[in-house]
Amino acid sequence: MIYVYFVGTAGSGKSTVTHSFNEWCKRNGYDAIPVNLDPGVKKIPYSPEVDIREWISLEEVMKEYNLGPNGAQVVCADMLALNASELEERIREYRADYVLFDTPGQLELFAFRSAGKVIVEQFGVEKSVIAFLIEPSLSTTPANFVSQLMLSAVTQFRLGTATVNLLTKIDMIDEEALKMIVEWGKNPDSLYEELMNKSSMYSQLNEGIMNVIKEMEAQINLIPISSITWEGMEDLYSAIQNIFYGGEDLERR
Ligand SMILES: Nc1nc2c(ncn2[C@@H]2O[C@H](COP(=O)(O)OP(=O)(O)O)[C@@H](O)[C@H]2O)c(=O)[nH]1
Ligand SMILES: [Mg+2]
Repeated sequence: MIYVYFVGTAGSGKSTVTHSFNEWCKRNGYDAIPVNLDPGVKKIPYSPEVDIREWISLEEVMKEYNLGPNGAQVVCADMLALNASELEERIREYRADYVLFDTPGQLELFAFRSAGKVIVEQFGVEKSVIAFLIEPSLSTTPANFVSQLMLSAVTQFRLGTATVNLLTKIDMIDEEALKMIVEWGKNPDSLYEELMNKSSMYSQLNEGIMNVIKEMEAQINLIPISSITWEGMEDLYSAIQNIFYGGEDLERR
């Protein structure tokens, strides 16, 4: 079993890509199951095989602890860890080749609190890959794009897993903008130059940050995708194959 965690800032498209990649896998004869790890979500575009809301209810936590939705989200995220082994038991029963995890709405709940790490470790770091979602609307300038890459790097640093970066919602941006962001992803030197041109004040900090990004160059691995047109779904699949099997395909069922 391979575990794919869709992680990213709120609204970056995690739930939607869980749905579309799951459908793409089905269409292509691959054995995947979608799992919802977001206790606070009201509506999701897919039918999860396993759903954390069976164990944790945002509404009950709000009532029980007398919290508003934001505070309750934090408590719910922490409760994820308590259910890790039960969750694993249930998921293992499916014997699926790919488990697609839709993670909680807010990035920090999964990436920076302990529950994310507990879950990833429960299923096995070496069998896990983070698919980090980057929104084009948050990547319109070099500084914005670099900030997104830093979030991805920090997430990878925290969770210790292989990572691929997905540039999402490419059906919503024009070709020029897409080209520019893809070029930044491929060529950190051009990104660095533009960054230095645009700001002079914190050049030392810029340099340090760019060094981190260059270090993760192999991991930048930016895959443009759209959950509407399904562009890039095959590239995502290949990237996962590459990480775990060096490009060798799993047998189709
Ligand atoms: N046009 C377009 N919209 C998308 C795409 N992926 C997600 N969205 C929209 O972006 C919004 C947030 O998506 P959602 O999956 O709920 O984000 P999450 O908070 O990361 O789970 C929704 O309105 C989606 O319909 C995409 O590939 N193309
Ligand atoms: Mg979601």
